[in-house]
Amino acid sequence: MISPTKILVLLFSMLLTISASAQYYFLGTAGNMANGCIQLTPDEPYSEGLAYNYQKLDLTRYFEIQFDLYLGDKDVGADGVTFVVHNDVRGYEAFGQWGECMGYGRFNPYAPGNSIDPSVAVEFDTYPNRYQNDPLCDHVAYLENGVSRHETYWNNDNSNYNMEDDRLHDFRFRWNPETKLLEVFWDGVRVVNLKRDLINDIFEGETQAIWGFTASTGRAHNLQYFCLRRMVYNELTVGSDRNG
Ligand SMILES: [Ca+2]
Ligand SMILES: [Ca+2]
Ligand SMILES: [Ca+2]
Repeated sequence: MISPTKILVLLFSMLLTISASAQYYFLGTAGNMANGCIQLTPDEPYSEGLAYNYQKLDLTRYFEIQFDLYLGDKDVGADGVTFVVHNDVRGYEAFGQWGECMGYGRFNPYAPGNSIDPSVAVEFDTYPNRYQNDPLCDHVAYLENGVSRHETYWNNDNSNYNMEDDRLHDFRFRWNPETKLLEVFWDGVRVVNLKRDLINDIFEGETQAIWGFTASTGRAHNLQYFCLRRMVYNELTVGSDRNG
């Protein structure tokens, strides 16, 4: 007979296995850190780093991904991190521009250029850039198809909001294919809450997508990294009415 303690230990080791087996494809300055986390950029100017998980996301299933995110220790640093889900034809070699584009977007949002497309992304932006319509404070914003410019953002209603506070922040990304609801939580607060048909409106019917993080620095800089905490898939109830 297996005791409850043994079951708990077994569950815990299964969760650990999921975390430990998460392998990433690195571009630029991204790489493994001694603390088990993944560095995106070092605290140096003009850096760009991307890390993609080898396991593609299955967008037909409900999932939640949870990370710790570190955005630096200098309020005047730059530039920030994006969490990206994409189907760019370059696959694991896809990247965007450096500096204000955070390795995701392109410098001119109105013209074609090197960016990750098609895609959805959430940026954690730590540097104000007028051309990308940034507020003067740090902020979170939802982005699509390699365009870093955004009309709306979340800053906790604080015009001095700062995310470069030398702390790990709790980030969760949740997708529900049944309700088409995409949700992002930052330190427990829901900062993105959006209905979007990712499979049909973004990925043209494709149900699998590459996911990972992008980041860059410019003249200003910060150490930026992430640590995977948890990834959970749940099967949705079979036979539910999609049109209901
Ligand atoms: Ca800041
Ligand atoms: Ca910015
Ligand atoms: Ca921004």
